[in-house]
Amino acid sequence: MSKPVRIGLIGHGFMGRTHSNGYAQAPHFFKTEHTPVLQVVCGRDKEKTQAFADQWGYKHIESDWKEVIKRDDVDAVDICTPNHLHAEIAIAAAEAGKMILCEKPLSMNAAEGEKMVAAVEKAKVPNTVWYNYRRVPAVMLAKQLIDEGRLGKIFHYRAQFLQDWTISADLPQGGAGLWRLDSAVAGSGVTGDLLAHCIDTAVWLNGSITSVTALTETFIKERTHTETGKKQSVTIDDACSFLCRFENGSLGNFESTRYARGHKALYTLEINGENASIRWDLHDLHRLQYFDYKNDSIIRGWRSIHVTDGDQPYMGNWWVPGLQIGYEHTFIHQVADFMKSLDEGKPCSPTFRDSLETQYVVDAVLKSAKDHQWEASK
Ligand code: SOE
Repeated sequence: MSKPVRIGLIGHGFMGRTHSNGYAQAPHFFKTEHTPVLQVVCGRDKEKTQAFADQWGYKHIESDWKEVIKRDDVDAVDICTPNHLHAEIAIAAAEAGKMILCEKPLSMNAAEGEKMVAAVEKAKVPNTVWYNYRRVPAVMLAKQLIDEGRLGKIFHYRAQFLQDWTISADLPQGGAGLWRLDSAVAGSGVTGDLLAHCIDTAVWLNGSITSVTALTETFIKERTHTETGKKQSVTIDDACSFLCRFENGSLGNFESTRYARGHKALYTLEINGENASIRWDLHDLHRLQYFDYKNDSIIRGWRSIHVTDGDQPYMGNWWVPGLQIGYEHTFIHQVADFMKSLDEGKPCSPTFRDSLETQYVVDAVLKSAKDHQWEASK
């Protein structure tokens, strides 16, 4: 019997679209008892919100998020707003007994994140954070290979997330499209926006990060603010590199920037173990590169696994072997996994508590860059 989960989506920008597509598609491909229903979408501009509701099939609209939380016909609140609103909305939603799906990063900083974790745990409401790259089938396969012990002892973890969309000094900061450049709204720059993805995947694949040393830079020091029309200081990090130690003894090397001319969203990761190594690249997301030292020396080499077979993660629910899927499917998988977790009465990772660990690392990275010293991140 189908158990409807009526979604109240708050915010309908880029992430509102990816999540809505996830809710719309998941039931067609993944059979779960719990099923999402596109109930209400909330946005400040009524006309745009209505147009979004019409396009995606939401039944109702609201223009104040507090009204969404009050509604009896909403079971789960999906927070797709800019980062500075995550905590207030999540805490109010938890107090109202709603399930919560929160866009990444969990919060502006770890102190806020702690309050959010306390609220959902006190209210005992199901919760998850949309770190979607965990749910790329090739990345899930990497997790499987590591958990099976195929890599042996891990020595190195390295990750990069490179973009180039803020190089122009004429680009303003703030406002609907550019809030990621305004630290009052975003919390931080590439560290909270992009490295948070890398940290989430790393902690999940390779365990906790215990200490970090970091370097950040803001290349363009002033930009016109869209809301004030005035030149204002830019206080986000445009680029960040950090080294770290993991609890399992391995070393980490992370880099992110929005100034890597030619790279739009190049998320790569590589893990080197005593027996094997793996490598993954978002621009070729359906492939996992794998090197196994146990192979005979004459045929030993990097192999490129085309992750499209039915016995590989998630792929049994998609097309036929050899036919690949893409970015939007990571969100479909997150919806399916969340619904399955409700069927089973289990948490859907990353939960708020899992994602708080990412916030601790983000905070330690930013502090280290400021203080020029190693910082503990646990
Ligand atoms: C920034 O440009 C951004 O959209 C991030 O906010 C997303 O989390 C990332 O997946 C792609 O890049």
